Amino acid sequence: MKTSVLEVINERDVARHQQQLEHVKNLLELNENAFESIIRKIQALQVAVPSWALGTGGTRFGRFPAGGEPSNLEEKIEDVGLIHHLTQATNSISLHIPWDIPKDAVAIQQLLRTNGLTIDSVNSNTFQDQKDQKYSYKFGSLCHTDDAVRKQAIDHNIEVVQHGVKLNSKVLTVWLSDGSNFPGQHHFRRAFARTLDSLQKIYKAMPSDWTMLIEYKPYEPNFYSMVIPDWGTSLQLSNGCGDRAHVLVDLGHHLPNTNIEQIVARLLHFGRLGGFHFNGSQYGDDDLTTGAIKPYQLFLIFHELVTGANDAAVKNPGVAYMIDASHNLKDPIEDLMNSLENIRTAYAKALLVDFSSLEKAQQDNDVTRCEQILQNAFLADVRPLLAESRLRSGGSLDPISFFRSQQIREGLIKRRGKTSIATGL
Ligand code: RM4
Ligand code: MN
Ligand code: MN
Repeated sequence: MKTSVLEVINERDVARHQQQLEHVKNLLELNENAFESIIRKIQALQVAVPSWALGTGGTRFGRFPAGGEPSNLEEKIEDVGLIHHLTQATNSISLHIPWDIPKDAVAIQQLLRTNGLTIDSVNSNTFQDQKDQKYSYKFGSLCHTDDAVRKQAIDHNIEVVQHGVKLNSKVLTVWLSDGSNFPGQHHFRRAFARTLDSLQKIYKAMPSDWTMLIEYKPYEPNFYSMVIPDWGTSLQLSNGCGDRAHVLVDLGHHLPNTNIEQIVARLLHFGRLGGFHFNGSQYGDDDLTTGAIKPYQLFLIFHELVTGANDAAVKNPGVAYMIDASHNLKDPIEDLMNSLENIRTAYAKALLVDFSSLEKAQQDNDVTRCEQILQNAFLADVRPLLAESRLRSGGSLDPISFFRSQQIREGLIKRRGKTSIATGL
């Protein structure tokens, strides 16, 4: 069989990798069983990429495209396929409708297969008005005071599900920008009741093997109130819809200093944590690469996910992971590979936590020891473990170096042009 460039480069670097791996295994005192189990778990962690993240993100002041952006769904799939090929960490793509409506579902399915991908969730969009849309969402969608606007928004969500069915998706993610900008604008209780009623209608229209994920966000684009500002509201709406409606936690959707890991633990306790949107948030929503600014927080979140997964008392459905970010400085492909690495790093560290010692220390109220156990895991260098997982899955030892050395962006610019623009925000 012909050796690929990827294999040749991996081969060149593998001796150094093995040395580092041995060193880390010794440092962490991992026996073969523990080591193999961690590698397998890292390999299994797959995080979807949304179709809107492949272009350069902008701010409301400007946008500086990287060049070679994918200008249609096929090219977006190609980009995610490349990221997956190198990282082996993202085997699915999440679609935003109507930004990425598949014209030929059969051909898209075929393309997905060639790239080793599936469709993760489908996301509705009632936060913008589309050309030729009858009613405006300026004053809300599922919460709207006017039945006709609400019906249009409900129908849009049902249509999104129908697109998803053709692509074998089983998850609808709903994020609402609905809210108010000024005191008095909204009747809070009625806006909530109308939203619940709309979501119930969408829920009823979903096939019985579909799940609905409901996001929350405390501010933006509305700045006085959001109809779904917090996890409690999402949870209540999920409960009002049925067993297959769950809460989605987006890391960028919290006010500064919110204890997100505790929210994760609570939702796991209630068996209602359905999904995760990863990004890094310094001031606002998805303003930075996941893990760029608060790696300890990301680790603590994964610690809750791992303890939850190991606890028979927790009855939570599988959690759908997605990166929800679009960067305005970095190359989008490099940024996504960065995020995937940081997410797996936090996960691998969480897998290293000495649970039984932690439980004992918690029971004994030994605060210093508790914190020390977490810090021990957090401070471990897990990079060789991640590289080993990638290598075993057929990925690259060092995806970003590979992307650069093979001048992949330059190739994309040549093929797609310097000014191609991806749909999205
Ligand atoms: C929202 C929310 C949604 C995302 C849109 C583009 O803030 O996070 O999940 O799809 O942005
Ligand atoms: Mn999100
Ligand atoms: Mn967001």
